[in-house]
Amino acid sequence: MILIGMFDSPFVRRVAVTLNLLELPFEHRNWSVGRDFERIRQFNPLGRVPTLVRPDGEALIESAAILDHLDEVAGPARALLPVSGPPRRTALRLMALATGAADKGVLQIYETAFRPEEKRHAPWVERCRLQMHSALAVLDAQAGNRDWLQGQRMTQADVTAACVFTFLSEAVSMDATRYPALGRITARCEALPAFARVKAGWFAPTGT
Ligand SMILES: N[C@@H](CCC(=O)N[C@@H](CS)C(=O)NCC(=O)O)C(=O)O
Repeated sequence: MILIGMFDSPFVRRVAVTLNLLELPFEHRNWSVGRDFERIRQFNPLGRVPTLVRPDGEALIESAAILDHLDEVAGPARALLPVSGPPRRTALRLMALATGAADKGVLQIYETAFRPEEKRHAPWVERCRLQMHSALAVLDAQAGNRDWLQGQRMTQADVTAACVFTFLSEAVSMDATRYPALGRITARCEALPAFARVKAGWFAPTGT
């Protein structure tokens, strides 16, 4: 399999970490959504990452759909998302909060990266920040004193939340100490080889 996209994206990184955790080998194409837009569009008409190309050439898009496929390949005993019932619904909700926070972080970055100063709209950025912090606060409360966000083992909720929290802590100017419980679970995840082999961390803070 070939994974397209840079690891500074939390969406790409959660796919890469999942591939490592499930011991599924992959090649990485470190393509940028800016510089390599046309190359990416050959596999994904949207020009977005992550995109995962299967050995038969089929290109999968959207990180949630890619993770769903990887869990299917790994089988129910190893799948990172609980297979059914309340544990699955809880994990999906936590993941939606985490990816939603990441979306709002990415929008803050794009506001400065893609817009000239005179076209930036402070109330819009403020709204994104509020949404991001609201989601992080819920994840932090859920983390509480637990070892993992839910249940007795690491699930995709932990993988996603950790990738997102690391990304936001590095890419968006925010006080990460506001979320100590989420920070603790993130640190536990980041210490694992599956995470350490897929290092992020080359964003400059946006200053927002
Ligand atoms: N919902 C998408 C979000 C992916 C996403 O936002 N990717 C960004 C990089 S962090 C991207 O491709 N940006 C370029 C663009 O949207 O034009 C997913 O989960 O795969």
